[in-house]
Amino acid sequence: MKKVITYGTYDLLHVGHINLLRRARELGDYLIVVLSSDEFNTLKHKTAYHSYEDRKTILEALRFVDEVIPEYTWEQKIADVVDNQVDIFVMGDDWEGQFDFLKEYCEVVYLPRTEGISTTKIKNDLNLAGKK
Ligand code: C2G
Repeated sequence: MKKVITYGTYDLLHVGHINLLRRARELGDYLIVVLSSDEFNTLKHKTAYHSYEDRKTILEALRFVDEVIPEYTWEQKIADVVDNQVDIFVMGDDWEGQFDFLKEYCEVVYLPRTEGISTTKIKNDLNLAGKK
């Protein structure tokens, strides 16, 4: 069984997230999403609208996603890959090159991001709509 892993906050789930998860899952047979905890989001200077538990429930409902585990630190990736016997690490190409240290442990794939959509854009657009 070829195991794939990817990381993220996955707040306000949108088509860019879905495109990433679908393509990641298609690279193997089993997809683990390591989901940023609320505390880790603070380290990433992000404030998610949905709590970790709700973002986890939403991701677990997707047919592309086989398992969701928490992301607490930047440093946990090697352990995650080794402990879960992961074959392929996948991220959107906004992270191109940032995780090449994992090539010692697994294949590293950066996939093109989906243009024109982001959680930040959704928040901004909704905020502007509220102002009209
Ligand atoms: N993504 C994408 N297209 C978009 C938006 C996001 O392909 N339009 C991808 C990102 O490249 C990432 C994934 O969707 O691979 C999740 O995006 P975020 O929730 O923003 O994740 P991020 O904050 O980048 O978390 O340790 C790594 C970090 O936790 C990555």
